[in-house]
Amino acid sequence: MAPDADTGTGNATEAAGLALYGYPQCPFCRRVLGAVDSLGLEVPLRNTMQEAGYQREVVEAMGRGTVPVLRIENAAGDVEWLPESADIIRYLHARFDGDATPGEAVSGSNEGRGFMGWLAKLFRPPPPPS
Ligand SMILES: N[C@@H](CCC(=O)N[C@@H](CS)C(=O)NCC(=O)O)C(=O)O
Repeated sequence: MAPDADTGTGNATEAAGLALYGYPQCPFCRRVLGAVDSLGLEVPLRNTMQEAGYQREVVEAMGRGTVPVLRIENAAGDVEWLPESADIIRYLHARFDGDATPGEAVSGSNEGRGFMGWLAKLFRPPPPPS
């Protein structure tokens, strides 16, 4: 995605189809921006404080103006809106955090990576008592 005319958040992986609605002074938005940063993603920030049109889009989509909200557009042009900072962060990790931890990484396969790897890490049972 070409960076919007608003504040881009950064550097590496272009997260096509994503846009974050919110503003940097909002602590919940900052939490999401931190995750975007730590995952090395490029997600445009559509500043709802500066642009009344962006705030309007949020209200139209969600029925209220609470931010952050992540706008997710897929390749077919379908749009979903994801509210709640914790859910947005979970979504970003599920989609972009391909880190495999030792023991999960299987050379030559995708096992332990991506969404399934993230789920496996999330639900990994505690180690047996010694
Ligand atoms: N539980 C929400 C809280 C978000 C929130 O409270 N956002 C504030 C800004 S920091 C907001 O948009 N307040 C105005 C409103 O709700 O209309 C989250 O974690 O994303």
